[in-house]
Amino acid sequence: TKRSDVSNSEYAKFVSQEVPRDEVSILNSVFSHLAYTFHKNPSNTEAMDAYNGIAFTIRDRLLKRLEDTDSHFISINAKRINYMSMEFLIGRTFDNAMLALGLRKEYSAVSNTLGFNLEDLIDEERDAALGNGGLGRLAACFVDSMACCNYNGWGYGLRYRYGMFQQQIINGYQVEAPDCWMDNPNPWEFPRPEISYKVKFYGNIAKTPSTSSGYTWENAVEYDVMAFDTPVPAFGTKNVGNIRLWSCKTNDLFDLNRFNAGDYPGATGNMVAADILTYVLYPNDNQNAGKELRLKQEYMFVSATIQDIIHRFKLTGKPWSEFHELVAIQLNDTHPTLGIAELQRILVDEEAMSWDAAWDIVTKSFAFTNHTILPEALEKWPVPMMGKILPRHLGIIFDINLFFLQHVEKSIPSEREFLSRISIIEESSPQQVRMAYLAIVGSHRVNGVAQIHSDIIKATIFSEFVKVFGSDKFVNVTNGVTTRRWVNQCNPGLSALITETVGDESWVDDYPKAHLLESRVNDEDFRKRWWDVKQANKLRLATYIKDTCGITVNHDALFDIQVKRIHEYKRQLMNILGVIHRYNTLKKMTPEQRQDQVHRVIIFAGKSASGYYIAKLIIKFINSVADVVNNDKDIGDVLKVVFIPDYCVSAAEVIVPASDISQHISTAGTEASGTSNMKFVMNGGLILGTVDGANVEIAEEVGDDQIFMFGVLAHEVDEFRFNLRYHPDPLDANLQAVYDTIKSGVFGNPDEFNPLVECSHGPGDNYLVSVDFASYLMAQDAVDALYKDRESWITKSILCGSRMGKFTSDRSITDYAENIWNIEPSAVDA
Ligand code: HBZ
Repeated sequence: TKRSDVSNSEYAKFVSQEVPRDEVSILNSVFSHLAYTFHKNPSNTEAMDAYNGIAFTIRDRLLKRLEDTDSHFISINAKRINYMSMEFLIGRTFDNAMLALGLRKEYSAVSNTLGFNLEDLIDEERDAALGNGGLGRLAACFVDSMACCNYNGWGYGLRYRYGMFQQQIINGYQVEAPDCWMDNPNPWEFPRPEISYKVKFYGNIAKTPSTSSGYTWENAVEYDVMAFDTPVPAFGTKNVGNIRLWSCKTNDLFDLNRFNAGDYPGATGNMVAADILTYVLYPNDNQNAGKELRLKQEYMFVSATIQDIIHRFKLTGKPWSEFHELVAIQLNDTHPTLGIAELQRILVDEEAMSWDAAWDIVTKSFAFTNHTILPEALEKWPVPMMGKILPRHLGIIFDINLFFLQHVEKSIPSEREFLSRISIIEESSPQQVRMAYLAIVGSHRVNGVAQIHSDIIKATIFSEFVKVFGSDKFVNVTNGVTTRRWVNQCNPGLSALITETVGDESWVDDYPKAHLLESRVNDEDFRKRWWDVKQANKLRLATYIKDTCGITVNHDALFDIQVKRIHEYKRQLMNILGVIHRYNTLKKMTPEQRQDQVHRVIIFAGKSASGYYIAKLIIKFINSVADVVNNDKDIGDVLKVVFIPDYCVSAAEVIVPASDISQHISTAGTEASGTSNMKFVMNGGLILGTVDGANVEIAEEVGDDQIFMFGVLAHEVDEFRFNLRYHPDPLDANLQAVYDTIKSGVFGNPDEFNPLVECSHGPGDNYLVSVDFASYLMAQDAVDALYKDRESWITKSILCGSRMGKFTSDRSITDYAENIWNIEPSAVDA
């Protein structure tokens, strides 16, 4: 009609306008939000209000770009990557967004005008902690890179009301408190009530000739799930990414009949049941919880996501045969694997497609990333549980398995044993669905996250599938991290140095350019500034430590950092046993000798899964050792031990730039990649690590002799484990001395810590602490020796920092795009 023609053209004019970028216009839009969104004026504006007022103006800009990006990709019918992840560990958005928009200076001035320091406002923001650790943070880095590299990529996930728990340390013990991150308004999300889907659970399957598959799913309980969009600011481009998070919609579930009958709690009963589905993130990393509620979360997530993907595909008007040319679906670990069964179900039950045609579409669209080989982390679901909650999916999974095994039997003559080894259904009691196997069978590519890890999965846990599908289905994509957050945002001092060296800010989205730093390695002035940047970052961390732990540390000491989830395989225990050895050694020295030693601050941080007894005991043990060492007058500043509570993304942004050395010391073969190792080296820290995960590739890039490596190799691990059990070597004298110190009671009741002694030597030493201990101490001695030689240390630090170009997540995403997704970038302006 005429009216809509007019308004459409007016609208086109309106949206084509650039949002003004000058300080005065920004200030006016902040005033406008303060007055009309928050009912505040400058005289009653508190820091939180100022943060909100400013953030809402940034939100406006992001929304505009999101709209432009979406229209652009729709107009060119671009293929879209759907990155499915149960976790997005985003952290804060405010600073990141200002930097991406190139408006940090202007916003800083506007904050001053309002009477605030921008740095203080940045601290008002709560982290979005919708993830456990590396896997969740990787997903956040990947959506950043997809947007920044102009790919049409969305993240899909869950909007947990309570994210990763807050960790308090009380009497040395970890205590978990809920993460009420939604208590404040969240400027970074947009509720999309119009985008909602029904998700079903329970019920039964009926045979009905009326559907093409012959099955219908009856008597199910239905929930409404709605979308919240979180735009992802991108640097150096007008494209903006999106993370679509699902939440249960409870409004429709209010039971008016019960309410009218006076049963008020009963009237909200269903609302509570629905809400609980997206209440809380399971705090387990690398451990399978196996809980019914988790299975429901997983299914709710995949069902809404797959329905949304199909809905958007249908808007293109393209035939189903082109689905995989417009849709790529990446499974971040096995948690979203039910998506495979869900897409197959919708195609055969609801879209009247034949099984084979549907399966062709499914397998051409899905790809699967594995992040672990730890047996306790591999997801399995009991068949009876899945049959109760998702009866139709269980049937489909059995059919997928049947056709798969028939295919194998035909193509490679095999014994029953082989078939039962690769079966998606494990014949245990009760039977279990092996989710990784379903993911492999339903995907066209499977990847590991660092070269050594990708090699190991092909040789071990998935070796039988390499026989079935051939080697080409299994590829490697080495992880990476976004340089926007992990250099440019968290380390302004270093960023200024790189910008000066490169000549402009282009390195921020073209990180290999950092190699130019190498040309300045002999420039005295540059070397001094490099060192000064590190010292300033250490001072910033020292202040943070004082504020959070009350411990005073000297920022001239060597900062030795291990921050990551607490897990036996990551061997924080070996680190703290090494600290005790250092303490023992210092105690035997004269005061003069002691002062001559390299002074160290040993810093730990990380959360333990709430039910992980040994990991929690390790936290307590670290704190008990810290207590003794830090209060020992003989030791003074020569050695300090710090456990920083509540490790999270925003804490990492202060910690990472401040390391001299960081530790990545997992038992070889157990850490799939690790990503903080990359962050630390980019920020000019050296690393002490085992021959594991991405450490191997970092060493390749920066040079073997630049970092400190030690320990047995992955292929030797099994033999060492066997020997510990059946032919134990005598215990290392240093380790024995450490045990003697523990047993003397100086750190508290030795009985309490005895389980840690038992799991670090002999048959209980599953992660080879006792085997690697001697070489670990030698590597630590080498660290001390180098730190005494400051000039050599600075040289290594610059060389390492400059050679990290490979480890940007832009490179990872380009690898995925080229080798798995088959997708080209396209910029909004182009
Ligand atoms: O994924 C980590 C790996 O341990 C690490 O080596 C790798 O660098 C990183 C990214 O590829 N894995 C995790 O962080 N895993 C989890 O957080 C997790 C969460 C829930 C689970 C299982 C694992 O149910």
